Amino acid sequence: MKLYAIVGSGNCRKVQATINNLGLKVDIEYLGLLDGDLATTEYLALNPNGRVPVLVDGDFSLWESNAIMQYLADRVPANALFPRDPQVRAGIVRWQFWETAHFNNALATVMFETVLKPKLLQQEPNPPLVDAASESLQGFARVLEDHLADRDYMVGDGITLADYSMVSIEGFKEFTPFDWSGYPRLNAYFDRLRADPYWAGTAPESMEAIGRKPQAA
Ligand SMILES: N[C@@H](CCC(=O)N[C@@H](CS)C(=O)NCC(=O)O)C(=O)O
Repeated sequence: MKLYAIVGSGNCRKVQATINNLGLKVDIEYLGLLDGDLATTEYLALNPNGRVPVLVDGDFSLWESNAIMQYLADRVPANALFPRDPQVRAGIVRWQFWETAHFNNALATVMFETVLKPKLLQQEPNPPLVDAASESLQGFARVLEDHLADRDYMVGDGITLADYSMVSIEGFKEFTPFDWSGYPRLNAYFDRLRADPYWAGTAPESMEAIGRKPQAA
C-alpha cells in the first residue's frame, strides 16, 4: 500500500499514527504543498479535490482521512483502534464526524487564518472569519471538555481512531490565538495523546519542514 502525504498535515498525521499503531507496512510518498504536486493530472485522477491524504491499495484508491483510517484498521483483525462491536464503532465514527465537521473545522479555520496564511502564504487573515470560527470553537471546546469529565479517551478506556482524529492538528494548537485556559481536561487530553509514541512519531522535525518535501538522504 502507498500513502500520499504532506509533512506536518494533520489529516495525514492521523492516518500515519493509525499505520504506526497497527504496525502496517505502507510506503509514504511526501508531496510538496507549494510545488504543484497536488495539481498534476495524475494526482487529480487519484483525488479530484487535489488534497492529501490518498491511500492506494492495488487498484483501489481512497481519499478522506477518516475513511482511510477505518479502511486500514479493518485490515487488521481484532484491533483496539476500531473494534467490531457496533456500538463502540458507532461511537468512534460519531466523534470522527464531529471533529471534522465541528471542532477541527473551527480550530483549523482560526489556525489557517492566523498562522499558516501569514507565515506560509504571506497573506493577511480575514478578521470576521477568525471571530466567527473562534466563537464556534469556544462552544465545541466546551463539548469536548464536558465529554472528558469522566474519561481519558474519546471512546472506552484506550486510544481509538477517534483520538487520532481529534488531535490531528494538535501541532498548531498552542500557536493558535485562542484562550485554552478554561479547558483543563481538554488540554490534559491533548498532552496525553502527544505522549503516545505512534502519534509522536508523525510530528514534523520543525515548523519549517511543514509542507516541504523531505530532502533525499
Ligand atoms: N476532509 C479531507 C481534508 C483534506 C485536506 O484538506 N488536506 C489538506 C492537508 S491537511 C490539503 O491537502 N491541503 C492542500 C491544499 O488545500 O492545497 C480529509 O480529511 O482528508
